Parts: sequence; structure tokens; C-alpha cells
Amino acid sequence: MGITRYNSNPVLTKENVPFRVNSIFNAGAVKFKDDYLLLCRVEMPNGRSSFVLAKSKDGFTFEVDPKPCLSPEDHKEFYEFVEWGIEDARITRIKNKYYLTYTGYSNYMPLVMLAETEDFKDFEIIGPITEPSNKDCALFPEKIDGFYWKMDRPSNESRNYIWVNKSPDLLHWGDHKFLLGPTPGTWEADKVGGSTPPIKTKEGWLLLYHGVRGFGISGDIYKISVMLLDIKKPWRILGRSKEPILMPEMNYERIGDVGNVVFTNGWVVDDNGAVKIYYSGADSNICLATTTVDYLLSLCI
Ligand code: BMA
Repeated sequence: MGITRYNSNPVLTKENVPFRVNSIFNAGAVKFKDDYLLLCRVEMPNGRSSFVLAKSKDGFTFEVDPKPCLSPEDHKEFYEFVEWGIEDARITRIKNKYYLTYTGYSNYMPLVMLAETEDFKDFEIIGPITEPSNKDCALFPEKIDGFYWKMDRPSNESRNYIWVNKSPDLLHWGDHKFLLGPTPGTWEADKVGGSTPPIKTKEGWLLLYHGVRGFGISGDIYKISVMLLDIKKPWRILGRSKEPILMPEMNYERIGDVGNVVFTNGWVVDDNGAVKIYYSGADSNICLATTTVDYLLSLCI
């Protein structure tokens, strides 16, 4: 076992979208009733992003809805935070609600927005839960010690570090703790950020994250890796992979709007431990890679 790319990748490109878009990529993922749901980012021809749902019975073949389910214009009193687009949703189920944490992009720069839904038809927008600049936020799927927890990635020109923090009500956040920064001289030398929402395993919280190394004029290379956090103290890393688990190798990962990028913000983990990682190549499509929880845990040393 390892990480296996689906042999019919990409599973979605802009040709599969029934309305005019520049690209479809960076999907949040969840199993909802009998369907695999992807909450995909669609960059509209004007360069601003919205979300559209894609549905599948088997997790491999997806159909994209005829129109977006959430756009900046739906944000009413929060519009000023999302005027330039909404991006890269992470979906976390807590009890019977699904929470979306996503980037709101505007003249203020990126911040994290929170919305909730029970049916993926009506979305209640709760509002910003960080100040700018912050992105790559995911909620933990259950309370720890009586509090909700999230991870996020506050940043400035020179620092892009992952932090975790807690809240009694999903609105007021504190007790900020540093989790991970870049490792000089490696594939993750310049930036790191959380990727998928954590899942609970017998060994701890398991999640995918991304690392970036910049190569001057040829740009940033985005790769994906995995880490394991302590179940009771989610700011403690118990282990992480010594090497990235997925890196841009295929043409559909190397060539596109932003070349040499693999990026994920959604996975579906089945009860039997099968893992479907939905990731995007070159900010231009949605792809699938499969693995297992046990294999990912074995890498976290
Ligand atoms: C990150 C995010 C992602 C994007 C990635 C690679 O900063 O903005 O949306 O996929 O860069 O371009």
C-alpha cells in the first residue's frame, strides 16, 4: 500500500462545469447521506471564486451542479470580507451539522469565514472567525476538554506557521498555541499550512498538511504531507512523515494556472479505513488519490 493516484485523473476539470468558469479546484469533501459531496472552488471568468457542489455515488465519477451554491454575493452584511472571492473550504461534521471554514478574500487580505449547513442547500453564514491575514483553517470534529478546536495559519511577509486554538462557542477563539513552522533547507522550507480537517484515529488526530518551497523565478512548489497530533493536547505533534506523500509529478499537476502545485483541503475516510484524498493539480482541476489510515499512521514517526 502507498498513495495511489486514480488512473482516470483528473476527476473534474472546467469542461465538466455546466456554466462558464476559469477553473475548478480545491474542494472540501464529505460523505453526505448516500453521496460523496465535493464543495468545489470555481474561479469565475472575472477571477473571483465561488463554491459549487459536485456529487457522486462511488467517489470516482462526479456530476457538477448547474449553478454555484455559495458566492460572495450571498454574504450580505459580511460582503466586505469576501468581495474578492471565497476559497478552499474545509468541511467538518460536528454532531449533525456541517461546518465550512473557508478563506474570505478582500482588500483586507485573506481571513477565515465560518458557515454551517445541515443539508448543503441552505448555508448559514456565521461570519469571520479570524482577522487577516489568516487561512487554511479546519475545525476538529469533536470537542476536546469541553472546547471546540481549530487550526489555522496566521501569516505575514516572512512567517507562515500553523497554530491551534480553542473556543466555547465557535465564535470566540483563544488559548493560541503554535503547532508547526517551516523546516529550513527542505521541501517545506518556506511555508506550511493545514490541509484536511483532522480525523480521530486510535493513535491520535490525523491530518494532511502542505509545505512550500520557493524557487525564485520558477515559483513555489506545493507538496502534501501527513501528521499525527495528541488526542488530548492537539498542539503536540506525535509524528509526521519524513517526506511528502504527494508531490507534483504528472502533467496535470505541473501545468496549469499555477504550475507545480498539489493542494488538498478535503478527504473522505471510510469506516473500514479507506481514504480518498481529493486534491488539485496546478490550481486547475480536481484529482483523486487513495490510501488507508493505517498506511498514513505508519508514516507518522
Ligand atoms: C495557496 C492557496 C491555494 C492555492 C495554493 C497554490 O496559497 O491560495 O488556494 O491552491 O496557494 O497556488
